[in-house]
Amino acid sequence: MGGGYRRTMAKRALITGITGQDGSYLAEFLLGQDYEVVGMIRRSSTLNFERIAHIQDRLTLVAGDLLDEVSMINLLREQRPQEVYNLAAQSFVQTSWGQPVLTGETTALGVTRMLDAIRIVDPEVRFYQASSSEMFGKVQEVPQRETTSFYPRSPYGVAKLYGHWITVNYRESYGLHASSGILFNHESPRRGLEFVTRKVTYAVARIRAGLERTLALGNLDAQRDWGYAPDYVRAMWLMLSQDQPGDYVVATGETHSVRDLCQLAFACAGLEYRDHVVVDERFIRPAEVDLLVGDASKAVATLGWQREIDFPGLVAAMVESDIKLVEHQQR
Ligand code: NAP
Ligand code: G4F
Repeated sequence: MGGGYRRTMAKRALITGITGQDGSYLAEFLLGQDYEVVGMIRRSSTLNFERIAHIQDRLTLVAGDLLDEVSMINLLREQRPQEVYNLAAQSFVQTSWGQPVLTGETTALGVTRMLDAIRIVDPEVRFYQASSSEMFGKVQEVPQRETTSFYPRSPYGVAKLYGHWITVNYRESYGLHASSGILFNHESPRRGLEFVTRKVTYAVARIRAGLERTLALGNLDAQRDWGYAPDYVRAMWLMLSQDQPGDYVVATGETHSVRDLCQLAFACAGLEYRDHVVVDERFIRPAEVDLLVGDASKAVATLGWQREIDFPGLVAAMVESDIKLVEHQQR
């Protein structure tokens, strides 16, 4: 950890959630654009820097928590970033039913705390809010775009909707350069093991190695618009690079079921998913988001954003990475 007196003219960005999937890719990307990158880290009893270990010596890591506004005010005063990317959240939908208040405190009110800290310390700061396609929930239109009505289906989706609207509200109330990226699911080898893509690809690797026989999943019919995380963090930066703030859907425009995912991932290892996948009620959600598919036309036209990796390429890369990981774990 360390403070940071500003010595150079490089742009400085603060990332909350830097230890997460997106935070680690965004940090890499911004370093590549010659930014000074400051990461906000919450206190824990063990270090959790697995995703940023390879770039840690190029980052400034500072203590703070979305639950504590003073920590963010002090952090902004000391570090004086020009851009803030708010990626921190309780981000797992299933957990949001078991911990709805914590999810609301972090994923919803945490956004207000950060926006207020910016308003107090430096209203010129450009702000990115990590909004989510979960806000569309029980979808009112197919495909979903910026103008589609919201209908969240989980405490997480409700909390994200609050975060989205408070971002819009602070933009309109105080003139902040505050943008909301409505990102559809995006995955990578750094995805948490609890999310369905990584749960499947890691299980494929373990089954291939003879360490497991079955994989228990919930709803195989749910459909998602799955993209590749490094493509999506580029869109976040593009939003803050615009003269005007705004709201943007970021998505591939394709949808696939969990069943399709299983079929593809198991086939990558020469396996048949029907021989291994079982449905377990424990993973069925109280309310489901059945179908997500986004229309990213605005991001493509305004930001010049394009994705680089398609769904089969993404699944193959994740399976390959998990096969290497399991081989390494066995040594
Ligand atoms: P992730 O891997 O779960 O990372 C979440 C990050 O938030 C971690 O660094 C975590 O820190 C941090 N965090 C949690 N509670 C915090 C708190 N109270 N104070 C400070 N930090 C806290 O999530 P992700 O997949 O990278 O997603 C990034 C953001 O985009 C999230 O807001 C997510 O809701 C949103 N989003 C994600 C997707 C997607 O498909 N990935 C799609 C749309 C929106 P620890 O490491 O200490 O736990
Ligand atoms: O991978 P998931 O847990 O992601 P989910 O719920 O779509 O949320 C992710 O994407 C959101 C963007 O739309 C983000 F905002 C959010 O932070 C997170 O990154 O589940 C995907 C689908 C669901 O329909 C779920 O019911 O897969 C289904 N599923 C079926 N069996 C499962 C399982 N999901 C998980 N996690 N585990 C299962 O065993």
